[in-house]
Amino acid sequence: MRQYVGRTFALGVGRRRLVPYVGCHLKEFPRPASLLGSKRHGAQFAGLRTEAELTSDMKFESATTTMPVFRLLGEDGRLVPGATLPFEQEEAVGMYTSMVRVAVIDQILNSLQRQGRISFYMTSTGEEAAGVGTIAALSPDDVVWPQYRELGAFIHRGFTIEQVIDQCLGRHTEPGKGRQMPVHYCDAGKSIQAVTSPLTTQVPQAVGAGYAFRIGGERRCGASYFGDGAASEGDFAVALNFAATLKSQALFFCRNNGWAISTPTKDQYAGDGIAARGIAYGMNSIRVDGNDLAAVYLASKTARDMCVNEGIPVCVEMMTYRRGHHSTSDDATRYRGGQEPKTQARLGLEPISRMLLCLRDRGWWSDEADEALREATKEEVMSALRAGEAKLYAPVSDMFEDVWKIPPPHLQRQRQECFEHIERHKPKYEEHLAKFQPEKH
Ligand SMILES: Cc1ncc(C[n+]2csc(CCOP(=O)(O)OP(=O)(O)O)c2C)c(N)n1
Repeated sequence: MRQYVGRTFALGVGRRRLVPYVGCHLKEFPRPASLLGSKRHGAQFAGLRTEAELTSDMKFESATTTMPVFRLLGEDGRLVPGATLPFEQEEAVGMYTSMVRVAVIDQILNSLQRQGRISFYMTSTGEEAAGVGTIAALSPDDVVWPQYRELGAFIHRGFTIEQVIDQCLGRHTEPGKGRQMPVHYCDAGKSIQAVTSPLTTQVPQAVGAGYAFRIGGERRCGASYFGDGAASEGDFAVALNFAATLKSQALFFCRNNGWAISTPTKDQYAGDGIAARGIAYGMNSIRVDGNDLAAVYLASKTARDMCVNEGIPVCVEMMTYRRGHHSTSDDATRYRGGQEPKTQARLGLEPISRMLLCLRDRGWWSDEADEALREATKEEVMSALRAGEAKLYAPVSDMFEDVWKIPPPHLQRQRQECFEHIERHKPKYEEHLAKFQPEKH
């Protein structure tokens, strides 16, 4: 038992010392939380990971510093003093190509939604480097849990334009068989899990996989992507703590793009962004210029090495900007006007032009090559679109399958009612049903 005596705290481990302690009253101090310190200038508590300084200076701590932003390429596309480029020409051009392909796909699919040919779309405009630079730094068997703005990660891992189009058109050829909203891609064959709408569910799942990889002795990791808004979910706090305490081989890739639909980050959090939270939970964390492909790539590669070599989680926060609307269901001009996105589109600030300046400066890329890449991608999208629109939808009955091995009674009832309804109004459905694959039975 220890005692607080008036304003003085008596510490009696080994030699006697008196430490003045403001505001203490005479009371018992429970043993498990008692001071165990034996060193002269510090104390160890059961709840402390390292020895802490004892102080009589009562001070409430708050963050006074802002974590720095790691950057390699300046807005002129040149390396900042002391930096070296972390990749060679071939890799640089490969990543740049993926970013441009994403931009072209985004532009066409966004307008397709406006024409009513797809029901919904979300662009990655402004965040292309975050998706491409991270995935390029991973090994192909690292498993990825995306949010929904990671087309760059899918494309750079080899997801084809045909797969993009078929998913957005909801045709039978895509793994979700048209039952998900557009942009909810999935490619288990390339170790990318399905995009899911409920925010942040993907983050604890990646942590679980990363934990399994570590205890199974596998040199790979579980990487999750999420936005600054998703980081406000309880699942995020749970995931960070599990990852840090259990030592999961998990990578946390945060795209901090300033907005969660209409909520700006100033209303999202009062602390120093997301990377600081990684530190608070006890993991290595870095904040990166998310518009700088080279910085994103190098930070992600280093984080990945740490993760699999040391068996620990790492948090990477990429500071970027969502230049488009949240989705085709949103009108961002209503809450942030039109000037802010224009400013953020500045040459050399946004990621594609910054990388183009870098490539041009080194003589690794030309305007002609750029034009040809954009044209070829456009043609590929249009031809996949023509082919995709000619494909059938999955059979109607598929809507009731693949979740339950034995469908529960309410689902069986709904299935029966659906087919009875179709049968009753057959003439009205005939034309429409011709676009669906026939029923299997
Ligand atoms: C659990 C949950 N809550 C709310 C939503 C609605 N919602 C969809 S996207 C979104 C904003 C997410 O913002 P952020 O994570 O920053 O990603 P960004 O869209 O900026 O890429 C919200 C609130 C949801 N899908 N799931």
